[in-house]
Parts: sequence; structure tokens; C-alpha cells
Amino acid sequence: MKVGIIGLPAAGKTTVLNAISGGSAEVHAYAGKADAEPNIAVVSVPDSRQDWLSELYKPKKTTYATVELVDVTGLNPGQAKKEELSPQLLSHLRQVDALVHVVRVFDNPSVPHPSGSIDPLRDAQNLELELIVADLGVIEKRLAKLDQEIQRKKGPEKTRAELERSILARFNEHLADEKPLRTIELNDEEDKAIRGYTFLSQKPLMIVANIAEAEIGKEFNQAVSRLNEWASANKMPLIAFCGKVEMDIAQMDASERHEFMEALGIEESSRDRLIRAVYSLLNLVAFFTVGDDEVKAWTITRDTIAQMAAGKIHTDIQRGFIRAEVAPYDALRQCGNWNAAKEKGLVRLEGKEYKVQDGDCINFRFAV
Ligand SMILES: Nc1nc2c(ncn2[C@@H]2O[C@H](COP(=O)(O)OP(=O)(O)OP(=O)(O)O)[C@@H](O)[C@H]2O)c(=O)[nH]1
Ligand SMILES: [Mg+2]
Repeated sequence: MKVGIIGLPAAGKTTVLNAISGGSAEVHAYAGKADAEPNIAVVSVPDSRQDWLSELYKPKKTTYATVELVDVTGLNPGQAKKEELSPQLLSHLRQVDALVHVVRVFDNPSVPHPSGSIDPLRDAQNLELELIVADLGVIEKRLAKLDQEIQRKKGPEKTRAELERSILARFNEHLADEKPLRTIELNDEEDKAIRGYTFLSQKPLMIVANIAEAEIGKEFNQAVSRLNEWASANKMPLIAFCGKVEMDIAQMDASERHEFMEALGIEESSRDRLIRAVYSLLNLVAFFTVGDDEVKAWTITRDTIAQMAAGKIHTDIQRGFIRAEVAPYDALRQCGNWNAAKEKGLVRLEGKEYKVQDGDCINFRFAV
């Protein structure tokens, strides 16, 4: 899974990336360079259930799920309108599954704000507008060509192009009202017709309010409260933390980190909070495959059916699917191990259509 970290210049995007990744990824300051390569970090998804399973099986390998974070260069308000978003930046953003918008709340005279003052709500709205305008640009260009194409085409191809045109026209109107595409409901057919576009304002988005050191452990200040009200009205989850302090914490060893967090009243690291928020934003859950060789976590969308979940592991397992032997994590934990859970009747055999639940430990039976 890929997550794009976006925001205005100097909002603290790279700082947040370091905080989430433990600073192990090589990062460099963009210093406003529009064509800079993104910073990329791959972060393991922490899961105490998997820790326990790994203790139980003592496998040769424990493979956690991972999230790839892509920290791109800062977006300046008005850039999309002037068509100044670089093709590299756009192509990086088009590939991500979700966007994390880092909004600057901290004030620091030695780090000038590109708009000259601290106003988180204004910045969040400005960035949303950049996404909207970028999408509008794509749609306007496409609509201009589609008319000619429709005249040339015949039969089902013509029908498909007409459907595309009608959806894009609807999108166009929606965006012109300054509303992001993630607030439009599409049926399956419509979704399929426009999937190739990867519109930016259609991507699930959450907000990180990058607060000042002095605000840690306190209630939201007025600026964050206003931002949060707007975010929740627009169904964007918001979490607040101080990127700079979290970056320091992420670089400490475990005992020092624990002490430091306790002293500051930070209950959970920004990494854990952010990953949990992204999972919930994208409606993701984990299932596990367990054994002496490997204990591995797999990420799926909630309610994925067993046969599709099997396909995550290998297409052969999906094609040759016979049954899924399922032990819920809680049952294993309660009974102590697989056999004990089986004796108590807590291990079930499920078919193709079974909706895999968060924490299921699954042994797929298949034949090819
Ligand atoms: N005081 C304070 N400074 C911060 C905080 N977060 C980031 N900074 C500082 O703000 C400056 C910019 O941070 P970066 O993480 O490089 O910001 P960025 O959004 O990646 O900037 P660009 O990549 O240039 O767009 C750095 O000097 C950080 O140390 C914070 O929470 N508090
Ligand atoms: Mg940066």
C-alpha cells in the first residue's frame, strides 16, 4: 500500500516521514525544488497480535505488513491553476492509495511560512483546491477530445465513450463547485469507466495537524479545532502531533523512548497512530498465515471473500481454492495454540464466499 505525504512547503512533511519511519530512510530537504525526487520510506505495520503469533510459532521469518510512504515536494497555492505541478509530482501522486496532508500549525520564525502567516484551515482548504484544480485540468482536456472520438466511434465503443463523457461532465460540474471527487458516489459501472484516471481529489485523504512542541498533550487549540471541524464535516480523519518531537522519539532506543513519551504524556507514537488511521481510512484489515517457516500478515479490504484473500498470497491458491481453515486470533490466544483451539471447535472450515475477518489466521487448502 502506498501513501502520499502532501502539504505546503515547510509544513513538516519530511519531518513527519522521519517520525513515522524512524528516520531510517535516507531523507533530504527539498528546499522548494519542484523537480526533486520524493523521499520514500517503507514502514512495517506494528501489530501486537502478530508479535504474539510469532512468539507462539517461533518461525524462521516474521513478515509484517508494510506501508510505503512517499514524501513529495511542497505544493504552493495557485500552482495547479498555472499548470505548474510537475509531471513527476503528479505521477507519484497518481500512484498512491491515500493522501496524508500535513498541515502546519507550529509557529517558528526561523521557518518562514510560504503564505506569511499560520492559518491551518486556510492551508488545508488551499491544498484541497490544488487537488480539485489539477483534476479539473485533466477533465477539461479529456472532454475536449472526447466529442471528436464519439463522432468517430460506433457500437459498444461509442456507448462506452458516451458514458465516460457523461461521468466526466458530472465530475466537471462538481469540481467547478470546488468540491472534491471523493464526495461523489459512483456505481460499479461508472467506477470502472473512469478508473484509469486516478483523480487526485478522489483519493481518500486524512490530515496530520503538525502542532508545536508546547501544544503536546493539550486539548486542540482554536486553530486546530477549526481545522478539525472542517475536516470532520468533509469526512477527513484528523490526528495531531508534533512532527519534530516525534522524529526525535522515533530515533531513540526503546527504553529511552518509553521514558520520554511518558514524561511528555504521549500515549502512542505517531507511527502507530498514523498507520491505524490510514487502515481505518482505507477500510483495511489484516489476516495472518502462520507456521514454523513464516508468520505473515496480509492486508485486505474489510469483507474481502476468502477466495480473493487467497489470491493475495498466490493466484494458484485462488484458482485452486478448496477451503479455508480459519482460526480467529482471539481463539488462538485464548486456547494457547491451534490444536487446542481445534479441540474446542473454534477452528472452522470456510468456503470461497466467507468474508475474512480482521485477525483471522488462515490455512488455505487448494489443488492445482
Ligand atoms: N518548531 C517546529 N519545527 C518544525 C516542526 N515540524 C517541522 N519543523 C521544522 O520546519 C522545517 C521544515 O520542515 P520539513 O519537514 O523539511 O518540511 P517539508 O514540508 O518537508 O518542507 P519542503 O519539503 O521544503 O516542502 C524544518 O526546519 C523543521 O525542523 C514542528 O513540529 N515544530
Ligand atoms: Mg520535505
